[in-house]
Amino acid sequence: MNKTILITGASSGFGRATALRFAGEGWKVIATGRRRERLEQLAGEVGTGQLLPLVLDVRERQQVERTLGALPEGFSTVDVLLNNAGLALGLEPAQRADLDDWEQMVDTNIKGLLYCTRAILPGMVARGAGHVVNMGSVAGDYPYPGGNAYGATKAFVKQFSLNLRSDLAGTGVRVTNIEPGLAESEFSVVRFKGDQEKAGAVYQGTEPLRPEDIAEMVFWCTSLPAHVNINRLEVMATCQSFAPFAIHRNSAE
Ligand code: NDP
Ligand code: 8X3
Repeated sequence: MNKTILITGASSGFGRATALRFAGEGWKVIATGRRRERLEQLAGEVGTGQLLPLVLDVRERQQVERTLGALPEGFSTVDVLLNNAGLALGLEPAQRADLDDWEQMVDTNIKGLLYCTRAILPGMVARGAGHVVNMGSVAGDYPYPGGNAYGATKAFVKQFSLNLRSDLAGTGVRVTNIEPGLAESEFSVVRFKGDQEKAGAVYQGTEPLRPEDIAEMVFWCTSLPAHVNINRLEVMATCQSFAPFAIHRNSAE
């Protein structure tokens, strides 16, 4: 085994679990994120010969181009790109949402994903093999109150993934959009800006998806034979399902 996966957002949650899952299978891992110490800790766990920690803010276009365009020897052939870095900020209705939060979600979840994909894709196409796995969300499929811009960024990721499939027809490069629902990671702590109590309440009394569950799905999709492409994989915790459409009724009647 001498394959390499590049993971954005490997310092926590799904990305970290996926790094450990692939490393456990003997893959080389390029683990990126903003928090250097987290990445170095991960490298310590896996071994620096096998895991390359790279500090990278996906919002910085030039930094992405420079860093991913000059990957060191031994890590320069990326077989799988996991576009996982992302976040939700806030749960306010659109009329009260913070525009800076919306911008950060667009810059990270959409533009960051575009920068990384564009940097890695030409090499995959030239080699006639590779797999881009994007981390979407059920929030890109179904609306919920306060999901406004976050859900819209994930709807972008879904459609971009499908459009990539069209562009990449005949190249041998695969594309998958994984769309998880309720999953416990640092996601809610970030969404509620460090409010642990609010974040904990999201998972209270539930058995959410775990980062390891998502890592398993990434591994499964990318381990299937080269002629098999999972387009979209929507997955929820068993405890999560659907509510009826909301109907607002005038209280006076
Ligand atoms: P975490 O908060 O645990 O992990 C998010 C990761 O993204 C971190 O490693 C963080 O690293 C990285 N990240 C955030 N912003 C940037 C940036 N500008 N540049 C580089 N890296 C960045 O959450 P999850 O593991 O749950 O989330 C991973 C992905 O899964 C996200 O795209 C999220 O939207 C999606 N998702 C999550 C669900 C959930 O319920 N948990 C469900 C569906 C989808 P650092 O801070 O070090 O930069
Ligand atoms: C994360 C899942 O439902 O909190 O994408 O938006 S949800």
